[in-house]
Amino acid sequence: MHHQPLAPERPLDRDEVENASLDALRALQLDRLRRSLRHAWDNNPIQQARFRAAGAHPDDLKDLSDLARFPFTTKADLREGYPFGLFAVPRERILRLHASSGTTGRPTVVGYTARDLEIWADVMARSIRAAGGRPGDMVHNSFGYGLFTGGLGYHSGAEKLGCTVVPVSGGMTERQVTLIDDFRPRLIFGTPSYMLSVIDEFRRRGLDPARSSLEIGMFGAEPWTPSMRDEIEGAFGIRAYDLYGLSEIIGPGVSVECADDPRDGGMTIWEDHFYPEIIDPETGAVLPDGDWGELVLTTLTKEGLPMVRYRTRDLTRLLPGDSRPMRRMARVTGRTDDMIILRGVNVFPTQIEELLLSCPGLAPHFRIELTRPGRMDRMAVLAEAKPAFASEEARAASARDLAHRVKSVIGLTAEVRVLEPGAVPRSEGKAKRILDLRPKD
Ligand code: DLL
Repeated sequence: MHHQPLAPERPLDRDEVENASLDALRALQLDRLRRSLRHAWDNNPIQQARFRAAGAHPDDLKDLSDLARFPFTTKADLREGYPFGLFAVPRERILRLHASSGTTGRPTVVGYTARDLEIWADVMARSIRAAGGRPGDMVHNSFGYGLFTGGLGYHSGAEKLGCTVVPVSGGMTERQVTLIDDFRPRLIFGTPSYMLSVIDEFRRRGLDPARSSLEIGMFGAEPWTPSMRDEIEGAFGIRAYDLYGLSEIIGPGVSVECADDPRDGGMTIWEDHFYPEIIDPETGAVLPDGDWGELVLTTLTKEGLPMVRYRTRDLTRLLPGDSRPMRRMARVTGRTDDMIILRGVNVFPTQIEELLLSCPGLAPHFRIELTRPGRMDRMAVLAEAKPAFASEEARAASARDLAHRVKSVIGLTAEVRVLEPGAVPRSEGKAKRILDLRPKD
């Protein structure tokens, strides 16, 4: 079969669209967006009713910016339609379900047709290759397998690329270390917070993680900072890449840091499948590229669960493409629902993480506890001493150090408690950073 290439030249380690011109990409997006909106309208009565209520019709879409006429979709819409209300194909055509538990109430259920699974594996294969993975590489996959999209999402992509996949899933950290030592993988996948547990376990056994076979790590599923990346890269002697995604859109594989882009330049969004907008989270107004706000995503090719303007609640901004035509998104600083507001000051756990990692006596594990002893909210940071700084005096000094940094950088008074090495609960998947003990009002 012969088809027209989007661009004449194509290095072997890229998909055609990664070398397309910006014009070709925009034309492809417009065409796909029209079809996708039409698909939702034709095949899902709830979607059609919502479009009608907003006075929007798929035929109105003349330009990509016309997408702004369509209504947002929120997690509440998915919950209302629980479990399959927003699906746009007969249930029999769905080959796989995943679900994200969320913190409260019903889980969000997502479904994939055969073609959706194919596209998911394609964008994940592309992501792994963009971070430097190659066919024949051995990969150690510590993301949880099951209803969570992390494990199977990475798994399918790595297989599609032609890697040898070790499907370890999360937990049983001792065995993870044994397998890394015995099988000698080149790549590792997992949450950044779980990588810290794996690193600790290496050291507990007297092994130097930096001498492992690992060269590349691809991490995500939770916010993490450049300092955390430096910490993990330093310990493992690897290059660590940030990868973003969410169940409602596809799972992991929406965007990824590419090895041939400048460091800290953000994650390339696979815009041939996912169309990004940034909005003001308060007003819903679309903001220009470069402004910080809430990421909104529209799927361009999904059949089972086409998503129109899904509000991710993730805060980021859009940056121009670099080595590829697709735009990039900045590292996610946090979720709108993880923002702590204390005495009028907004704080994200990532800000605490950044400051904590700059304290020489502190290990990279932490938790934030919110209480309301009287009428005012209080924030306590539970940190953990590095083994060499575990004496009572050293811990008190580290506590003062962090409290001082939080005060001078964020402007907040926080109680800091520095616990003994190993005392902060470890995560096997997404870290739970905030423990909210305030009375529910
Ligand atoms: O966490 C998908 C995923 C798995 C992404 C593995 C990357 C790696 P959900 O469980 O639906 O899906 O959670 C999605 O996690 O809205 C963000 O708030 C957060 N998140 C995911 N990746 C990142 C990242 C998966 N790289 C939610 N940086 C999203 C910051 C992230 N936050």
